[in-house]
Amino acid sequence: MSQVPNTIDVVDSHTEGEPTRVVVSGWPQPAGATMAERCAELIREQSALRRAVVCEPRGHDAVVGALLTPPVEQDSTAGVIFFNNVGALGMCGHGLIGVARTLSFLGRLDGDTARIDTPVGTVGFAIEADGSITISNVASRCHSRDVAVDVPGLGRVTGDVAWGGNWFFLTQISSPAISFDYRRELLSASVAIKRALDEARITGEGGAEIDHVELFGPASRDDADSRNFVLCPGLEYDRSPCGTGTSAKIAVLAARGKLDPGERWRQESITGSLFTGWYERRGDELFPFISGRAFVTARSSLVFEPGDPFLDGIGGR
Ligand code: PYC
Repeated sequence: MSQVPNTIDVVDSHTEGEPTRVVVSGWPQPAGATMAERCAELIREQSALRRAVVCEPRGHDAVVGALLTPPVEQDSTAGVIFFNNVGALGMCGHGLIGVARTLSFLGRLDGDTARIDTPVGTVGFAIEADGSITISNVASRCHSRDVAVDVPGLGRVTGDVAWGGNWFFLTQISSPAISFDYRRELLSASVAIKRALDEARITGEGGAEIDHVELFGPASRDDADSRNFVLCPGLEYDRSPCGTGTSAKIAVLAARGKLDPGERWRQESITGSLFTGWYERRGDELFPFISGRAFVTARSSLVFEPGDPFLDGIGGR
């Protein structure tokens, strides 16, 4: 070993319950002219570092890491690569809100808005007067509707496949109830759906893996339209309503004629937190906006002592 330096400085936050760990210094920049190339390099060459930062014993499986890079587009402030216990995410909505809150907390923002480059396109954020943060996401779309898959233990499940910066299978279920009390059962059900999708070779465009499963049920809050449970690729669930998942939901609602441009969709999470989403059309494309809050929880140096057998984390891949 080891690719892992002695210390890495991070700022931790949560966005509507879901953790983000922004790397502030100590991580050697991955090479590449585009964000997709840098992301591929991070996956290929820096997986020990990735696991060291997000996995136990310094993190846990639900943490999403964010590595800031120089921008690749002229009008952008920075680039970001989001990563987790098993790899990288194309985009991450809660993570971008966490990055915005962290940059503001560190006094690193020139104004209240910024454009940020990701491996799947340039996104943006605005810090609102009340402290909430609105992100503008990459173009999102419903890929296929009413896709049926046979799931052991659940029977035939029908849902939609959509892109919101990551690939999602979105379905309504009545049992287990979408309730925090049933989070373990919901995790098992969504993992079973994910496995059945893989076995049936149901994919996104061009054979892309569907690596998020989003289950919907009735809202428990008066100010929400629906409540969700989102399975993430590292087999953890999103504590927030999931920014890319809410974008995918908006794309499906729009495709079904159930949400007009500008109309609000209020998505409650399994923990009871809320994102408000809407979209605008530019030509044939649909661009979602997601609004939520993030709070800084820690500013620290992760320490990697020589001889520590868990320098590059426990678990993950
Ligand atoms: O907010 O887009 C999101 C997200 C993806 C995985 C975890 N959170």
